[in-house]
Amino acid sequence: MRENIKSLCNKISEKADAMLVTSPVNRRYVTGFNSSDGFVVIRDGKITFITDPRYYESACIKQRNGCIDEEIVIERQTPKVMLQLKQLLDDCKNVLFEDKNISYDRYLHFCEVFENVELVTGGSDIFSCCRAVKTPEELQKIKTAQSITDKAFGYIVNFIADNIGKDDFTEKALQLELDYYMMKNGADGLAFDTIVVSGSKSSLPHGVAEDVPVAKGFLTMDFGAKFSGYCSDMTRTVCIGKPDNDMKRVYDTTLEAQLAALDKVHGEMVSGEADKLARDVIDTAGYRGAFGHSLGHSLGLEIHESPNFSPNAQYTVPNGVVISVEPGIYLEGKYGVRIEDIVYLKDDGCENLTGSTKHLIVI
Ligand SMILES: [Mn+2]
Repeated sequence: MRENIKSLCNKISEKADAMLVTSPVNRRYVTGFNSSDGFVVIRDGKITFITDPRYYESACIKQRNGCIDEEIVIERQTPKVMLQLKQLLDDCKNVLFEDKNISYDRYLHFCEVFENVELVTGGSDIFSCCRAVKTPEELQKIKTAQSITDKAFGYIVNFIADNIGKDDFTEKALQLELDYYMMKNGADGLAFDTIVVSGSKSSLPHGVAEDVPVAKGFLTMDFGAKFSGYCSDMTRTVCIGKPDNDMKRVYDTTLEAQLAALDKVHGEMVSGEADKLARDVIDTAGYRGAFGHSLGHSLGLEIHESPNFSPNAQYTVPNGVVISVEPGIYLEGKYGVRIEDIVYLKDDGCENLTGSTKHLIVI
């Protein structure tokens, strides 16, 4: 069994007799298999994966091919799945569940089914702590995802130059071109809905691409490929037409803030201190209040995982986390800039996984 899964099993054993895993993402984390429905039961270091007839055969094939650990027991889900679960869990005293991932309705249902078992909270946090620290295999997948994303940026800059000014060259067309390119070049999905905002809309950190021509001024693209289920994430702002001095100052300050953070962030750092590295640069330059979001979020199987680099947060962010460093300056009604890389945190600093240039590209 993989080391990270072994340690997950140990943490579960310390807290309860077993854990019932119900979310697609955590099922995938344990089994390596992607499915929309099913259950994983973890008990005494033994993993049972219950999957329905739509997935059962392909799960068995994946196990024979070595993609699913041979120690995992795969069971075919029956219409009486609650009985299957009862057989696995009924003699337990207490069972952890995904308290932060299930609906209230489902919780009530579990209470009814497992009337003799105490359902214990904290299961979701055990998973997010384990998932935060990436294994070498996971890191490699994120690197591959990011390399597809970087390649897409190189491509799209030329594509913009070739198409700018055409009536049908809209934000939406640009978004689709980025998405199509990533999918054609090895992505197995998109990490999230690609953001393309141009002109005055670039002041909207999470604005949506529309059927409007790509405007002059700042153009922000925030996008990421998925590879083998793992996300990447990058933001670059380019300029359509020459930037004026105010625009240059906003861009340079954002970049300076990002470089200040990249230079100093490391594993075991207090979250709020990392955020402050970038925020101080932006505030000192006179843009206090214009950086409205946190410095970064970690990512993996999901695009937003915990921990984060958040203002004033007192917790520490461990070694082995992959996290974004993405300061931005957003001037309402005018324009905005965001520059985002993802990094792998280590004892003595961080490894930047992003390869794209950050010099302001003027098209
Ligand atoms: Mn991000």
